[in-house]
Amino acid sequence: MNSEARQAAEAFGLKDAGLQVISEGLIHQTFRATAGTTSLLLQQINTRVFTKPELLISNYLHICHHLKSKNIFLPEAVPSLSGNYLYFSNGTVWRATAYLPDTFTVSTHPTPDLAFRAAACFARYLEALSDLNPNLIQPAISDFHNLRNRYLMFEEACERDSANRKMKISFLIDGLRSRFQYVRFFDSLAGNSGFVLRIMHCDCKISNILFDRNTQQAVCPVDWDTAMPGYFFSDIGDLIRSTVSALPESSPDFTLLEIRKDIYHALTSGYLSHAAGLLTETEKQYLHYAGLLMTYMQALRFTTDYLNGDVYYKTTYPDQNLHRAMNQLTLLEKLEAFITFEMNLPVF
Ligand code: GN1
Ligand code: MG
Repeated sequence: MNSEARQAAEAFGLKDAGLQVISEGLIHQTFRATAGTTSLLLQQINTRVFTKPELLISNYLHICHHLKSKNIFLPEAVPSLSGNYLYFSNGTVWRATAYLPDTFTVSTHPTPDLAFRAAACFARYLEALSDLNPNLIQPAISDFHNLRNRYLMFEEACERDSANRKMKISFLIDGLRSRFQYVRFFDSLAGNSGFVLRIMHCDCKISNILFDRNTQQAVCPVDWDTAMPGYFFSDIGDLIRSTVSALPESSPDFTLLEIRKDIYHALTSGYLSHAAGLLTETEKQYLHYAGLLMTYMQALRFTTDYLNGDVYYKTTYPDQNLHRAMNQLTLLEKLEAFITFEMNLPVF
């Protein structure tokens, strides 16, 4: 793998590059490639997941162009020496973006200040993209945050039971089926003028925000591969899902999981600090359902992949997707209790 990555780095202009694996992310292989004083973020695109990698490039270029016209920063896509944004080699596909050396990312456990800034930053970009022609962006994965579709994929995986694992996880399957009300709520969004389709980032994990090492301010969101038209819940929902517990989604110690109220409030107020003028009254009214919907969707997705025999997400041990799914269902239970008893809102 490293020799292929070295070759790819060379194609993007870095000869004899030093490579550092960046392990964040469950889909692509990501490296920091450095030669002399130049560093690039080099990624081998997972073409099983992103079957049309050229869409990732054209979407990103449209987004960068639009933001640049408003003086809003994103790390630029770097062309290869032959002038293409994708480099193909032995069935692998690579791309590069500028690497920003004085930045850091947070995967879990941010301070409330960082949580507020991350949410405000995602909302600022959402606002800046609100006048981008949505027809310019083509979803790289169709129906990506379509909860009805995710639920159907889960039921299909149960039905097929291709890895023979269904018997073992009936408690998990029951927990997911008993929450079908989230799918009904999702269905009610389409055609309701209170909910607007806008370009969303659709992977708003806190680890997708770059922070400035010196000022601790949020610099920009990265990982725009799944940017596409979507509903209000996608981005703030994923931020809540990925940040509100002190334990990461991969932790098998999920029984210890707790909702951090200060983080929850920092996220929602940070998000509203930029999105309040953009969201409709109805969307604001339902803002606190966003975390529930995204956590439910992620629990469905990890369970589906477990039932399918771990074909989608990277795993490092056999029951990892099961642990991730149980982690997310536990998080969902805690979040439901929090929304009901702390926020005094009915959970549907
Ligand atoms: C994947 O690879 P990464 O970590 O950026 C996934 C997200 C999930 C996330 C769960 C294309 O994102 O939707 O929320 O894992 N991306 C894709 O950690 O499926
Ligand atoms: Mg991603």
